[in-house]
Amino acid sequence: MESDVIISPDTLRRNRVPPGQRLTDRWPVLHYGSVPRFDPARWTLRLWGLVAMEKTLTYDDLSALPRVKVFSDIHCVTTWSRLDNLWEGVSTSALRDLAGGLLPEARFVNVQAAGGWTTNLTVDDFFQPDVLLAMAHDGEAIDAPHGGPVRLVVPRLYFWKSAKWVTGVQFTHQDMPGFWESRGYHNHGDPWTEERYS
Ligand SMILES: Nc1nc2c(c(=O)[nH]1)N[C@H]1C(S)=C(S)[C@@H](COP(=O)(O)O)O[C@H]1N2
Ligand SMILES: [Mo]
Repeated sequence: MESDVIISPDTLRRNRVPPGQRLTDRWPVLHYGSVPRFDPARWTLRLWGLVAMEKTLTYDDLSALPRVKVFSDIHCVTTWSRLDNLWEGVSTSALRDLAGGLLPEARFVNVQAAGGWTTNLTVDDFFQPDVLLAMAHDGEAIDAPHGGPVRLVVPRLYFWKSAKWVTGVQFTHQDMPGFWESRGYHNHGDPWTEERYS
């Protein structure tokens, strides 16, 4: 392992496979709706809500930010897990800095994706050091079906929290259940305690 890689702590467990999961070497494609077309000239990412300075980043802005690498496992609520993923992208804490920090009332994050899909996280889960906006996976740019050009990766929660085609990150005082969270999925999604459905 390269020395500059952030190791997601769940990869250090003696048993890396959470209860009810089975391993796959493949990387399935799962999402609701259709894959959006990426136009680098028009793509934007909006940081907004309870931040000191709202910001809208272009694809060039995002590409110019420092990159981190994260080594993590994937656990999909549909029971497949894929170990040993190397992600590269921009740390969520870099986004917080760009927006001048959060206002003290900020407690939740509403992540917005192309086509109106959303997911919700606590501020604490969103800023764990292994959470990033990923642009590459295992050394290759993330392709459109897997959320390219930019997807969120939240290694310690079920993979539905890892929004593909991210367009906005909104900080809120109140929790706003996302697309799957308002359709029966668990609000939090810890794979180790099987927070699958609610
Ligand atoms: N924008 C968006 N992101 C999404 C989804 C979606 O429907 N739309 N599905 C989620 C679910 S349920 C899963 S399991 C993972 C699948 O990611 P993959 O297709 O790269 O394996 O994406 C998550 N992110
Ligand atoms: Mo999923």
